[in-house]
Amino acid sequence: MRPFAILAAMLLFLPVTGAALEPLVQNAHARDGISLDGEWARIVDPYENGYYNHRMQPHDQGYFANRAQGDPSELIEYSFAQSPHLAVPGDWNSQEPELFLYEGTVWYQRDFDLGRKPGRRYVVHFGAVNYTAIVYVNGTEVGRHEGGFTPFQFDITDQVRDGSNFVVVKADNRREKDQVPTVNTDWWNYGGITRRVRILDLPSDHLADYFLSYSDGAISGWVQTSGRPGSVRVDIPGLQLSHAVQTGDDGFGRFVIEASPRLWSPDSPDLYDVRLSFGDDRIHDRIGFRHVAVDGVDIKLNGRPVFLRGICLHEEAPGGGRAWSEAHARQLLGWAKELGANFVRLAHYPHNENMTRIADELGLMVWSEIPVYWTIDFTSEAVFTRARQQLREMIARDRNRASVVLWSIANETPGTPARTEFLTRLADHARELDGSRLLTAALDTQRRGDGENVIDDPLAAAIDVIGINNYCGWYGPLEPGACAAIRWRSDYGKPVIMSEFGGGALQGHHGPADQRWTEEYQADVYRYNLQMIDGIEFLRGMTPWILMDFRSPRRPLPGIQDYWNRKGLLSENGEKKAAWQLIRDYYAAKEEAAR
Ligand code: GCB
Repeated sequence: MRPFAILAAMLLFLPVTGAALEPLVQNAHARDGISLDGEWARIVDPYENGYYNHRMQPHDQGYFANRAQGDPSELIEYSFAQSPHLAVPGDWNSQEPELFLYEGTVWYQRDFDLGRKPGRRYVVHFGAVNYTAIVYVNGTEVGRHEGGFTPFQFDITDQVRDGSNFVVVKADNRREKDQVPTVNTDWWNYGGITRRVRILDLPSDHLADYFLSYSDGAISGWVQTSGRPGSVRVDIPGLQLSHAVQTGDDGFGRFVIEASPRLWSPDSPDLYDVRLSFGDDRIHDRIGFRHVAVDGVDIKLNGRPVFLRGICLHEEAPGGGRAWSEAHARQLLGWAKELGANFVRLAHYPHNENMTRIADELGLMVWSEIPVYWTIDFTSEAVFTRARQQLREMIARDRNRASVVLWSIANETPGTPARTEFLTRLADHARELDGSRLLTAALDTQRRGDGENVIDDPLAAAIDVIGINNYCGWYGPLEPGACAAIRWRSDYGKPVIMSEFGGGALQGHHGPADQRWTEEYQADVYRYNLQMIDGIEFLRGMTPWILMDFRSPRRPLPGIQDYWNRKGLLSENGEKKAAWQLIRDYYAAKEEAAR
């Protein structure tokens, strides 16, 4: 049987359960919409009086939101009309000095005009709100969402009217123990409407979702429609492909099309125009085709072993504040390219969609992660549900991005049985949703043996690629020089990525190499860690921590940190430290050796 025929046979039995969980539209980025970005009125409400009365009972739904229209009969202290504004997208912390450390509720409000037409569906779509959002349209609650880094949307067809409308959002970034992430993280808890907001205007029967992936001489996948079953056209003009896919009563139609696209890779990041149509609904996307797999300790891209020359990134703009724009993504990923990277680890939560789309374009492979970070409550089913939802939303948004090769389900979680069971269930779920990618997690559970570090964690069984975080020469007793001699052992026979290593330096601070916080000390940490890395025969990638200094409430040291984590190869303003050049030279040599 031809490979694509085998695939076709397999596909008939492929579950598409995950996609069925997403009701409205995925791939919103590929659609036009009415932008609600810009200035929104804001009311800072630390005691949540807009939500609760003096007995801490919630007001009737829409109570507060209705007052946005200026009815002053109650809550007379509240007036959007007289309130200052915040820019959306944008976190509130970096827009007003008084909100720098604020954690709690902020109400947002803005008007919008709509030419409402019969037979259409209107959806309000948020790229992300950190952490909890309650959304009201024209005074009626239309939905709630939890999780600060993934998109969500609500059908507002029944609430919107022809002409002038208003939307109110209660955004709350209070940290709670049973959230994902939990109360303790090494990054700033930027609050607010941090990504784009749009109204999507859809035909009532529309294309809800689609997935295209490449393997063994075929492009295969599925389309999902809302409403009546019908025929979806999938056109890829660059491949002279035009295919009709019939959807069934469940809304799904599967397809396998024999094809020989130019395969996407960091060396040639080819993307194809993909046009999908269903009735009046039209979508245009740019999709790359490639195949990723593990083979023993190798990671193979399009059948060839590849070493992942990476760098970790937070979603933070130069100077601080959440990054959200295309310009931010080009700046951050441009630096990764300049460093010689072919890979980025987007830590520790799903970054905005510009990052994965521009990574597609620039030829950077991506590790994308959910914020199952440190010690969330692994014994709680409610916490599991939250983590699973974020995983699902991350995969649903980016499953068509060729750049994404690894889904990461966790960072530095403890090696307890409850955690291993929790994460194994998450891994199973990720595979159901997307069998075309590799799963990973960053582990810090390695044992220190005699002169060697041993990777020893039962979670290794559930993932395809093992990430190890290890700060030799920074945390722990060893001087940087002692790191070179450390050996590593793994009995898992799987590829390993050194997913974090490094140390801190204040850019411009020079001194002897044994003095902490100098650029010289940081460079030495890297120098000796790279020697250690060269001795790890099962290592297939690395992502030093981190591209750029980033804001962190855990880093107060005056004069040095001032609430910045200083482990960047670049300062928070993009100035290079000595370690930058060291990594750049190392990557240049690696790339040369691979040719
Ligand atoms: C880690 C964490 C990362 C921290 C980093 C550090 O192990 O995964 O989130 O920022 O160490 O700087 O200590």
